[in-house]
Amino acid sequence: MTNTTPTAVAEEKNRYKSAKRNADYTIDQDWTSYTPEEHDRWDRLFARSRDVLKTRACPEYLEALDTLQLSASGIPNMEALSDRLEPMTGWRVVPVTDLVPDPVFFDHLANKRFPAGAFIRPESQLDYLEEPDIFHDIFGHVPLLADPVYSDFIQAYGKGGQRAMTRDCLPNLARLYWYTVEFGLVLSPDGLKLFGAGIMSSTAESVFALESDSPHRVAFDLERVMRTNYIIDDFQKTYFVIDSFEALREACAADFGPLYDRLSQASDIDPHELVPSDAVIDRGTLAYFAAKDRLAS
Ligand code: HBI
Ligand code: FE
Repeated sequence: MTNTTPTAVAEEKNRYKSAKRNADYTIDQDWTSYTPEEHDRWDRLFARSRDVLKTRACPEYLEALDTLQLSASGIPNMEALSDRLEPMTGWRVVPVTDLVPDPVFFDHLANKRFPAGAFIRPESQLDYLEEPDIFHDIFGHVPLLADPVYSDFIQAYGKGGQRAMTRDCLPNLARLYWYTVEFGLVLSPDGLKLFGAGIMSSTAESVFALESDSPHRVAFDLERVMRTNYIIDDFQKTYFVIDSFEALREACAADFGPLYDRLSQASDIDPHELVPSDAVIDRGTLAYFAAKDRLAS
């Protein structure tokens, strides 16, 4: 299903090839070098995503789109955006070319710097790509950094990453990030809403995650999530639902040491599996995935 056109992505990244990369992997965004076509691509991505998210994203996210003035036309300038964000929660957005190494990523988050890919996805991969581009990172991740509770959680994740690295528990911690920051749902007064950046930067998954009968939707449980494998190249088979950002922050405030000890003895759970302890909100039919398996065989 992923339409892999590595050359198109490579072309978009080309302008940063000769750029000087700092020790912390940041680069100069070189904002003036975006072409009119690229600014227009951002505007089209923004307009169609906002229409889909208007009724589906959590209220904190929608409010921040306005307060951060993300609806202004064109690819955001990260310096100007950071100048609006920093007074709210202390975060700045820093440009990088690609995925950065784990220790570098965690150091940025622990210090309230959010690394954002500076290139924009090519026209041939408008709905989803595996690499973090500027639309995913800024449209998907940055708005919620304006929320003080969510902002605390991401900073704590950075600090937790630094600790997890010292005891080989990164794969467990990465699942927490995946199933919340990237693909999380939240129960709001108005029903289920989206907050994961991986969902919000894909219009197709924004509809699927909330409205399809196929995936399971299960109440968030930290240990359960940390045991669950994930898929990176298709919609999720299970989405986890938090009660609120406050509840997420509290669940993750404890020392993960004893939890990691238990996890080292526990078996992994597959993405399509439900387990007896689950508080199941929707039991999925998995029909979408079965149909794809039939097509593939
Ligand atoms: N780098 N730029 C960037 N963005 C990410 O989301 C990211 C990364 N490096 C490592 C990483 N994520 C994850 O592997 C950690 O959350 C575990
Ligand atoms: Fe992301």
